[in-house]
Amino acid sequence: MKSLFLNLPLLADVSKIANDDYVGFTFFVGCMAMMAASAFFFLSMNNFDRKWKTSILVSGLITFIAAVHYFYMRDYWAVVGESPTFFRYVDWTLTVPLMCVEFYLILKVAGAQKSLMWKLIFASVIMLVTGYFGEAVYTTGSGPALWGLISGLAYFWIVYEIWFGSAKKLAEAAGGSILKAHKTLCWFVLVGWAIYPLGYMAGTAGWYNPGGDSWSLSMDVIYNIGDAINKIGFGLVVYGAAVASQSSTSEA
Ligand SMILES: *C/C=C(C)/C=C/C=C(C)/C=C/C1=C(C)CCCC1(C)C
Repeated sequence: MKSLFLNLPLLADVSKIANDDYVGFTFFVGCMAMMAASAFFFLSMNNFDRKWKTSILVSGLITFIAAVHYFYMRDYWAVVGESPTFFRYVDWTLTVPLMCVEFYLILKVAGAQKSLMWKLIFASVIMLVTGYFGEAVYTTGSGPALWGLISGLAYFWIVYEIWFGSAKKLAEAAGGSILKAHKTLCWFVLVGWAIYPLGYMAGTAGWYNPGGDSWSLSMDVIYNIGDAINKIGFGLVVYGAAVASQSSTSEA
């Protein structure tokens, strides 16, 4: 494996992004989008009372952590010309648990316990570590299928918990803008997060990439689209809930 901490030359190589380099292009746009979203969340934080401030802060942290990783991934792609799998999974391992924290923070007003948060975080770490095994460690034979399956089970565990488990009951008890935000975030996890296993399948040799390397490129494009939808969109849902909740209390 090539050193992950290469002294990456910046502009020289980035300026070489070709017109048909969709991976390089989406990494570049990803940097800008994540950075802009972070600025938006951080700067709007102080418009909200304490209950919502932390949620907006976490939205900003998610896109900010992603922005930093996107700069590294963009450069790694430009210089090495391979999928930056390591950075990708470090990014996810930091940001996906933070998304689980968002579920907890939103439901805290309805009395959510920390145990709910830890359960979701635990499941998400299993999902990502086993996914990494299938994508980067056990990449031959039945490895990708086996580890992908375990990862998928952990994913469905998360889906179950938020759609049907205690999280759902808490959201119903809270009602109003909390219930609405929870429902939207549930859809993000069910539909938005489902983009990632598609990327994984596209990146696994012999599955959706019969053409070999020429097809495996699309894995990163799929992941990048998924990240933009899920990290920025997810944060905006939380932001919208904060706005709705605050305007309904100030009217009352
Ligand atoms: C911001 C990053 C997010 C929301 C990343 C989410 C990643 C997943 C939901 C990944 C799921 C996977 C499976 C369900 C099976 C195959 C392996 C993974 C890790 C791609």
